Amino acid sequence: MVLSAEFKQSAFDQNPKSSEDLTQEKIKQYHEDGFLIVRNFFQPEEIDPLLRSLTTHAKEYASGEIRALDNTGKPYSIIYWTELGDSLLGVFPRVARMVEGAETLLGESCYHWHSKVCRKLPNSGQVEWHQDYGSWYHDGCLSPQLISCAIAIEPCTPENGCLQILKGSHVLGRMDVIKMGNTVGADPQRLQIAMEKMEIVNCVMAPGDAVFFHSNVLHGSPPNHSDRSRAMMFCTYNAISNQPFILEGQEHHRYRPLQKLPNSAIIEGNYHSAMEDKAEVYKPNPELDRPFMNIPPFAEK
Ligand SMILES: O=C(O)CCC(=O)C(=O)O
Repeated sequence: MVLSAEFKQSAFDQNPKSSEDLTQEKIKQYHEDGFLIVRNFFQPEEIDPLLRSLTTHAKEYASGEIRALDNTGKPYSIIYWTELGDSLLGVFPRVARMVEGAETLLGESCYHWHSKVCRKLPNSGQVEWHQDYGSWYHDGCLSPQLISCAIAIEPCTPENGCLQILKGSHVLGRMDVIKMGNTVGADPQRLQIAMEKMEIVNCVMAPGDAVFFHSNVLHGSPPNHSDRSRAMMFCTYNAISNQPFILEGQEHHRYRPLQKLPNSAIIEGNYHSAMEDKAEVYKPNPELDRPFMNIPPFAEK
């Protein structure tokens, strides 16, 4: 069954948002469903500079972007960063409401794991159904104590490939990961059975809406069949207690203290540019980084 989350009740009801808006009821909902949608988590004035940067810094995005291919060979684009500087991309993951939201839902202190902007241009590919912990397990995290917050930069609808979540699937535990295209997906047999038992929720989101989701929740997104692009920013946090036990090739995932910034940081323009001059862009280093399932790191441009 596909359910649209468009008209569901806001998760944080107050404006401006703060982690104090995460009531016990909402925390319980997150633990039951494996995700929590927060309407208007960011204001238009905070999202606009990010949206504009996709055009003003088009070259920098394009040169930092990895092009993943789905199992039909259609691409979608991801730019990653793990180090947080004072640019807009470095400030977003440090804003207090993000970090405190993640810590409240995780139930413990966290640090920044990575962030990314995932873009699906018109007629681009799908993101296979997967659990994020499927790969973070191989990075050496002992437990799935990681959480992501995905923020809509552009409107996200089923037509342009919005995020989809299998409600409650985080309780299934870690599934095997199968290679698909030049990316990976969850074990198709188990996935199919899970889909017969659980609801697929379309995370229909307006710019500024956000969704926090558990690292074991099954999620993906359909192809973008529309003529409108779909951009989202994903910020992921790992519990400090869950630093990777693998050291080699995991330098970029090591614990670094996370300096929280006031909720007003973006509105007040406390960043110096949209993005650092490549300083924040992380590309897998085949010499250094442990290849996951021997998949060439996000190959072909
Ligand atoms: O961009 C999307 O729709 C989902 C991206 C995602 O889940 C991922 O990159 O792990």
